[in-house]
Amino acid sequence: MKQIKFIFNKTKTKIIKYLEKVKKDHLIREYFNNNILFITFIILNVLNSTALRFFCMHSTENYLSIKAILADTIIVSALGSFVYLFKPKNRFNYLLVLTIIFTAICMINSAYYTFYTSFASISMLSLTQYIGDVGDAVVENVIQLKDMFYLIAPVILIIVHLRLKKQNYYKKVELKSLRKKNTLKSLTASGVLLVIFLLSLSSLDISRFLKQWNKEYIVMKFGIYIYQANDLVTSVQPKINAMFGLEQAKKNFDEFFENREAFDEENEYTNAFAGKNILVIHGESMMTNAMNLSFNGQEVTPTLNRLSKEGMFFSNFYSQVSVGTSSDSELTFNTSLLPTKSGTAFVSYSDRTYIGIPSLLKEKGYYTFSMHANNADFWNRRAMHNNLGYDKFYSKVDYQVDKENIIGLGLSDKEFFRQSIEKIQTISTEHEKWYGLLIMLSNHTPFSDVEKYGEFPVDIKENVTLEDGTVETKVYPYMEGTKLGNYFKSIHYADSALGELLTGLDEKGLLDNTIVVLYGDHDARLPRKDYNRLYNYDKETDDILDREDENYKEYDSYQYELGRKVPFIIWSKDMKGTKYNFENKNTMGMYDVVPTLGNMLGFKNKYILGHDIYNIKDNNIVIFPNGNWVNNKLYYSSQKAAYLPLTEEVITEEEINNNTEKTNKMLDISNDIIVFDLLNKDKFNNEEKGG
Ligand code: GP9
Ligand code: MN
Repeated sequence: MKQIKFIFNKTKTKIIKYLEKVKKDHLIREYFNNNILFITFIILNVLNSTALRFFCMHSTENYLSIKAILADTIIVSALGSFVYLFKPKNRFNYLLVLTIIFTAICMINSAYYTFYTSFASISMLSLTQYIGDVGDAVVENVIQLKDMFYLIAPVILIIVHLRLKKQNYYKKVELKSLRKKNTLKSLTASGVLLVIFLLSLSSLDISRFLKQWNKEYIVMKFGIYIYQANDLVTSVQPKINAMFGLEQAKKNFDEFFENREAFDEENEYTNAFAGKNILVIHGESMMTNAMNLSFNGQEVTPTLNRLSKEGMFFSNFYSQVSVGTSSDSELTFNTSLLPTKSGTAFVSYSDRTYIGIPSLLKEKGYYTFSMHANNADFWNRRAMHNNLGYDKFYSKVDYQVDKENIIGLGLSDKEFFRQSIEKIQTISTEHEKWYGLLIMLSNHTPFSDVEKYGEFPVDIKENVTLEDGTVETKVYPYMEGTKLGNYFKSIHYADSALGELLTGLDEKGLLDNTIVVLYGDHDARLPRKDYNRLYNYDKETDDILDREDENYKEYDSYQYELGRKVPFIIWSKDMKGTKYNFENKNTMGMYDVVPTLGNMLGFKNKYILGHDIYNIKDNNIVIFPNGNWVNNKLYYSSQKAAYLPLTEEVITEEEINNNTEKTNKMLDISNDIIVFDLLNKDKFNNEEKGG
């Protein structure tokens, strides 16, 4: 302790002495005088990136974001520091080249933002082939005066340089310049700023930076220059991954699909819904365990419950997402492939070949569309929905988004559905058959817009009769104020939006020949302790029951993981009471959708990982991107190398090893298909997809 104090005091004295020296010798003024060009260079380029935020994202929070200004200063000054290693006569040239690069980054992003309301990505360069067609329109409509603003940086730098030259400034400064020392000093200053910047980052900042898809957020917190450098790395990485191991991957792929038992024979559901319109609903964070729960006699999800009772309900259905969450579920739902091991398929591998349900249905004469009232570049959907075969992707720009209609991430589900119904009505008059996807948004973590969800108390109210005969209502807080409680309020809202959607569609006759398919995209990532409270609440203590209590229900990590089930429902308004109206309890995953739905709708894809649940029945296995798997008998955790039995049946070590091996193999095959683009018929001579 004494030693620390000593070191602290010593450093303090040193700093004070240094600052006094700085003051006495006018060091700051001297530094400015000797480095006019370098400082001008920093100011101009930081100004440019700030202007970019100002022109693109109109809020003070965005363009005056301290973090972004700090980050831009770090990048500009760190790269600029090397100027001192150049001979004095070349220094200006070096700073000018850097300024031109920075200016180009700002100009490109500025124009790109006008067109796409998002920032540019190097990986999108492959799309430049389409620019030819729209070239004129781009020049006329996109490049605006504001995009020229950034040119002031190189222009001013040149002017400053010429003036300094005229004043013989360089000759004076040259004498004092110590090349390595100056570089080192400037780099150290950038390093100190970097440490301050890193300390200011939150875990959300870091996770969004790594995922890279929320481009506006990254630019807001990290500035345009770091965003672009990060984008360069994430764009190049998939190319590097695809450089090694292609031959082995192709061999494994061929072997896998040659030897695979497809379980694709016809069954009593074959072509059951062929030719019908299909409306798929992507239920954001909808979880099965919220269904059939009630608070004070009010169901949490009355619409989901009704649909599940009137249609085909798969109650043991799992989403198989990785870090790509929503986008991963869209990938697996449409292609029966699993998320990639690194990066996300939607962002890192959007130029690969996929066989998606929309493209298969297009061959059957369907018009295909997707609708989501968020920015089109979220999860790179603009590129990927096109790649999966959707004819049109309706995004935020196609919706009227008013402030009062915003919940959480964007346009409220009720308003989104209301406007979507109008669009679907137009589509149905223009096209004979259609396949559409509606991606919901309101029920998204952190579920904190509670006042906008509408009244839905998650407490316990009990009427007690007092001695004098009067009745009093006692209220126990129960789930109020917890994240899970807020989730119930939020999903109750989303469920009611769903109800309004169905009513609205029905009023317009749009449900008459339509099959509705609903899936929950992934679990809501809620704290386990909240489930403990849900299942073990003690009214008397307003706490959870004692572990020793006979009513205590264990909710361990296995229960938590199994509890991440999401609903999968196939419903139509006249299904109730028919042979299609039942609950299927077999273990099923998102990757079983393509074969199961395909059999009912009449399309086929050979290169899939899942199975038709009506053929594989109770023999199915669902594998997860982290190597875990589950079937009707047990849930296996690869992290713990342990399992939880789900029935009384005997479990052998052999079947565990076989299934674990199968899981790893399938994850490898799926990853290779995407990374090496193995479904690309131009590169590899694969059989027809129907095979
Ligand atoms: C974004 C929305 C949410 O548009 O779909 O994505 P998520 O955070 O759930 O992956
Ligand atoms: Mn989601």
